[in-house]
Amino acid sequence: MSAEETLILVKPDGVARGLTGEILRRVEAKGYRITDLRMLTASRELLAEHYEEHEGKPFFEPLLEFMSSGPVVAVRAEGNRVIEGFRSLAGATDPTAAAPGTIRGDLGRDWGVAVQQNLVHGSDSTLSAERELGLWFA
Ligand code: IDP
Ligand code: MG
Repeated sequence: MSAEETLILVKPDGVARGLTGEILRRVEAKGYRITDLRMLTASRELLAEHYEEHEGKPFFEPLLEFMSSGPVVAVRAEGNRVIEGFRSLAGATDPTAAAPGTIRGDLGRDWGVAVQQNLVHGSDSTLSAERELGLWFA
């Protein structure tokens, strides 16, 4: 049986702040395996598909703008329960509330802008992981 896989994104704020290495270090230190990786500036089309569940929400446009504002690092990671495990490493969506010890809690903050810049994305289910890996590693 092959191990579970997830999509991790180091968002444009993480790349711009030079935190890619620190974030991937935490993923590897936890014991997950990085099996593919690419850096790209995502198109609006890709991001609209990636975030389709959020279409119509007030932060949708700012989110697409932010996510296409610079390069991101897309990572394919694997390991048993990696989806749940990476979400736990990442911490809560709101970086102010995210627990210390998590990526967002240790490295993120509120910048007073329309969308939370919270450093990372991680798939939230096996279904989204499969769908998102297909989008980013087509
Ligand atoms: P997640 O990244 O923790 O899974 P989602 O609810 O899927 O959070 O939201 C996607 C992204 O949209 C978040 O990571 C964050 O950047 C942004 N976001 C979500 N909710 C809000 C909000 O209420 N205000 C501002 N930005 C938000
Ligand atoms: Mg999400």
